[in-house]
Amino acid sequence: MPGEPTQATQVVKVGLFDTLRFDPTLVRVREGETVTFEIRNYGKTNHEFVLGDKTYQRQHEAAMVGMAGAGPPDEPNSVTVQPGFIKTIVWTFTSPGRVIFGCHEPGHFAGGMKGMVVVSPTR
Ligand SMILES: [Cu+2]
Repeated sequence: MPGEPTQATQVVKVGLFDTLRFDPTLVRVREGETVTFEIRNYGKTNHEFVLGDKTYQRQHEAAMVGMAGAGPPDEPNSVTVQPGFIKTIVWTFTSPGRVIFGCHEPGHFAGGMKGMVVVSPTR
């Protein structure tokens, strides 16, 4: 769920690259942790950072079809980052498991532009 910036215990800087890669591709957090993602586009084309499960990623991929160039508006869990720009997402990971982040500019997700947040349970 969307997080409170003041509650963030970790800042994760994520780079977006025209090689259709995120860096890092794996982020580890603890259940209940709030994370600030600083998402920077190092490429020359638009990229997205979309946080969600498999179903959500599939829906977002489908929604992008026919949105040539424009892309969907930013949401608390989803941003389009223009070349050279930085956008921030603050997210609280409420349950253990895996959450995917992906880019759904045409062909990017299929091309491997995805990564994973592993949320470990607190004991
Ligand atoms: Cu991309």
